[in-house]
Amino acid sequence: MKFTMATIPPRPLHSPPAGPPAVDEGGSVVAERQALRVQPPRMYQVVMLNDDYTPMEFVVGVLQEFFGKDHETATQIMLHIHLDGRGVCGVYTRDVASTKVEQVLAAAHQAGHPLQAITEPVE
Ligand code: TYC
Repeated sequence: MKFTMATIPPRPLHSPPAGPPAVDEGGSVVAERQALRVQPPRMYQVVMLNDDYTPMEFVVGVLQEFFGKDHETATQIMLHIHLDGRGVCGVYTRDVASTKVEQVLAAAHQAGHPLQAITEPVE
């Protein structure tokens, strides 16, 4: 039988290889293998906090400008934060989430509003 790549089913990226330890060309046995393959990056949510002073339309504008929400979605998220005390604006890799928080805080500070946002790891 011709042995081509097509005959070898791919194994899942995130599980260790099956079967006995490999024997290298010099005949020695590899006793240990790295158990885990590369993991997807940990994700971080940007959470915006309610306060009594920041105008609702400012929050809606921030959600549109920095989180890519349309006006209706932004309004829903803003009202959720207003009623619940906090709300998730988006989920990103760590550096992107940090940058979003910096942008929100800078815009709020510049406008003289006390709006706060934080990042937290998902899970
Ligand atoms: N509570 C604010 C008000 O009544 C509105 C607001 C919503 C402020 C969401 C912050 O993250 C926030 N003007």
